[in-house]
Amino acid sequence: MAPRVMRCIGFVMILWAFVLLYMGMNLYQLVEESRKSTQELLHVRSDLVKLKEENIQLRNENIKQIKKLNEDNIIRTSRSFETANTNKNLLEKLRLSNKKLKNLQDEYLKAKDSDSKLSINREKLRRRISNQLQEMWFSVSGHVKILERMVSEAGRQDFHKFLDTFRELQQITELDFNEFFSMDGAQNIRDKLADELSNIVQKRLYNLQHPENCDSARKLVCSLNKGCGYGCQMHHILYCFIVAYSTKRTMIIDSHGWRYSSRGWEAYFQPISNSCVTSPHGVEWSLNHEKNLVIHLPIVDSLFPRPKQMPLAVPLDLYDRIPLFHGHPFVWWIGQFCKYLFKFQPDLKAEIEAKKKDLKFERPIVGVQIRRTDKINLEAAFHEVDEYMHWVDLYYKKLALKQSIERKLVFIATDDPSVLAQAREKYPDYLFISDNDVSKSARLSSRYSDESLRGVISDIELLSDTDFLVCTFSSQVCRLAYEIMNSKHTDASDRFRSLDDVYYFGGQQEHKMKAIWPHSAKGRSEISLEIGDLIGIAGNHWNGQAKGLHHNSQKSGLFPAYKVEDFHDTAAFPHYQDE
Ligand SMILES: Nc1nc2c(ncn2[C@@H]2O[C@H](COP(=O)(O)OP(=O)(O)OP(=O)(O)O)[C@@H](O)[C@H]2O)c(=O)[nH]1
Ligand SMILES: [Mg+2]
Repeated sequence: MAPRVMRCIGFVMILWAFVLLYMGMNLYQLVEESRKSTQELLHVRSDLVKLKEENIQLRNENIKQIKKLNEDNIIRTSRSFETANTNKNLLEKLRLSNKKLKNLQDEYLKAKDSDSKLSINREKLRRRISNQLQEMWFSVSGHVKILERMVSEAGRQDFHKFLDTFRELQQITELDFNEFFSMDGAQNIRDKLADELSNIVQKRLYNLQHPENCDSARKLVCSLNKGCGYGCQMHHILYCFIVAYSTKRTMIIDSHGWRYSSRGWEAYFQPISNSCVTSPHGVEWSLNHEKNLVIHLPIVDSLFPRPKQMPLAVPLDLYDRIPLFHGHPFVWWIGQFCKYLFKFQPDLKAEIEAKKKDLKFERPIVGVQIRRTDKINLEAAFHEVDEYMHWVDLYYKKLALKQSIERKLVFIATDDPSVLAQAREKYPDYLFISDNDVSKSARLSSRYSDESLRGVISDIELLSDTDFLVCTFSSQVCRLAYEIMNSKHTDASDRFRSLDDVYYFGGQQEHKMKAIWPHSAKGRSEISLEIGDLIGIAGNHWNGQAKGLHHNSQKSGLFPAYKVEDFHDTAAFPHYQDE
């Protein structure tokens, strides 16, 4: 083997050793935290018992004293001053003791949280480690790709072998780590909590859409005439719905002149209200929006003023509970709006179910969405089928570590009808299913038609029903599928791989990350981080590095993606009386 290759492999081995050390540190921190919280709990518990005993003793003493004083008082009024003072002192002692007891009880409850099955700190740490394990793969495979370019063909083979060994080790670690965490037996508690919160939000949305008196109800009109594709239009409706919820207005969908179908929203989806669906057009949203009974919302790009509840904000009254079961609270939140909005009319529902049967759509299945045609080079880069299949292959390799797989099923959704044949030819060991007529109708020449609309709706529905999504998040079609997917699971936040953007919601406020490990810049392209620093993320390069704007220094640059985590924006939404 050439010395250069040896050096490169040496480098990668050092990197791997570093990675193991890093993981070890995290696991150590986890075990240490759990040990500390148990000790703390025992300590607080014994203090509490002691204080309770003291308190009872004091109370008894006080009662005895008061009784005695009352008797004495009758006989010895001359000493009443002195007894009153003793009484006062005892009462003061009792008050202080009660206060101490209350503080200890609070502390006990806090410590109990860290000892109970669901603890926010533990969930946070679990997600951190999962994220770091993923970033570890991005980092090592990213480095190997660079090194590969520097060596001969024989050297490349060695790198492939090394990467495959590392892949197996990394995937096994992920599987064992998930197993370790599932031992807390808390998944059913998470599922129950997710259901409870979902029911609360669905009820609130239902009530919002069914005011007692529709004529006098405050309303928000949302037009379905935004000049863009279906995914973009559905995100427009979703944004309107969030503003409607934030301003306590019933949302009216105005789908007259919808470019996809003259038959309007209700030809495909169930009405979003049974009692309040039409309205006069309304006054345009403005600084005085509160004064008007009916307002019309512009597209998000021209929205002014912008309510603080805009994406990616999550309502404060629910926020303390969402991270207990979901890795990306905003995605759960938007998923709840999808759940309310996208209820198919019976004929469309039956059509989609029949298509699933025809295609033999079964689990396990990976969903791949390949956005081409008008998007390429104008808004996004071209990606070969191989780039998507790389992640599909990794998904199935990981699955094969814990179960036998009869066939590797892949559902393809695309606006490029040539993709299916390409994939089938190049990957004969996979079973690809797709509706090629839908892809044909999605071409620009026939896109805005009833047939194409039914096609894109069913593609999105099927994508959302897969186990894992591989796509480009620059496409609203895939982001919508991911959001709907998250309305169907307790937590589907990590069931995706995007070849380009990180998740975003069009028109969102800045997506912030928080530094969880310090970093000192290595070179001019990097930025330094202190723990707690905020960074507005511009993108993840999926090679261990992310790019963003450092808030304090206002410097833009690269930093290790594993040293930050999402900073969740919250906002006070109006109060809904239902809990
Ligand atoms: N059936 C089907 N149609 C698609 C697919 N990809 C794109 N299309 C069609 O092309 C349209 C693309 O427009 P948008 O929905 O706005 O999504 P986008 O253009 O990928 O994303 P933005 O440019 O951010 O809006 C879709 O709404 C569909 O009509 C696909 O995978 N399946
Ligand atoms: Mg578009």
